[in-house]
Amino acid sequence: MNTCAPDPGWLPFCAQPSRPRFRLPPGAVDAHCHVFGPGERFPYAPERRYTPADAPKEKLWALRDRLGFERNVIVQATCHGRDNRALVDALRDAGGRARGVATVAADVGDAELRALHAAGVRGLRFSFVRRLTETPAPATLPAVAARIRPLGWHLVVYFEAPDLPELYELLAGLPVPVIIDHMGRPDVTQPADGPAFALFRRLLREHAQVWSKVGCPERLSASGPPGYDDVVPFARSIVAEFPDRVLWGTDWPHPNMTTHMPDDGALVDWIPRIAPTAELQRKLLVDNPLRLYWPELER
Ligand code: 0GY
Repeated sequence: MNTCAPDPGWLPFCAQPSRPRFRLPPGAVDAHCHVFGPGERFPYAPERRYTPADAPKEKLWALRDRLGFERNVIVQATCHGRDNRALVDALRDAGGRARGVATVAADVGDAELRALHAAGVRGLRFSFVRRLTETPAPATLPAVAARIRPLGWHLVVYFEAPDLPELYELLAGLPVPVIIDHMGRPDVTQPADGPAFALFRRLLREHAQVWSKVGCPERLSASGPPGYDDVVPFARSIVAEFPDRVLWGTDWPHPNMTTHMPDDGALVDWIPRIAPTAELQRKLLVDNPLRLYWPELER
């Protein structure tokens, strides 16, 4: 059996995205994207819940250049489990233009953390999304946070909105920056200023170490492309209220998209709708990701 064959029905990523009309600010960072395989060289994790199509580093660099980004933050996806070899290989190939977020076991050793740091890793990801992975024991997060704090690392946490009440105190108490993927996956058929999203907003308002990624409209939207209009008020309000704690990424190559595959150029053109001024755009795309991933380059 060819274990690299993607799941039946897997949508291929957009081979030739449009060139965005929106000119990204100099130094812009695509702060959420993935590298998959190639499976022949970097096999997918035996415990994975999906098998993607290969999305190797060379294709990511081509996308970066086509869209006008200068740097990438590559986030370990669940299909590679705790095997960070594809991620590390990409980071080593990037010539300093990529940093990474890895996934490790709760009892990761200091030597492994140091090796990941040398390769360019600056954070660890934990997913509480049950369809994607076995979820971590909550006590793992504070224990790991204490270990990575001296390295200046942060945590990236992925969960869906119905799980926030249960995770709230855990996230609120963490002693390192906590970056939440995709605004905690709100139900965008509800109002952005309604009670469901209020809890997420409160988490950021009351806990200065909590950040949010505000991309991924294609994954959250019920109204769909091209405008993803229903996601705009959610992302726009988070950018407006927390301009110094937001990140944006393409989410290329868009795993598990079942309805459509977005045009990455059109996703970049969506940015000014959620960050309407040059100052907000610079914070979202340059200053904030540099602070987390390239603090040595900060102005
Ligand atoms: C994303 C979202 C998804 C997948 C993963 O690690 C992953 O497998 O994050 C998803 O299916 O929602 O951010 O790429």
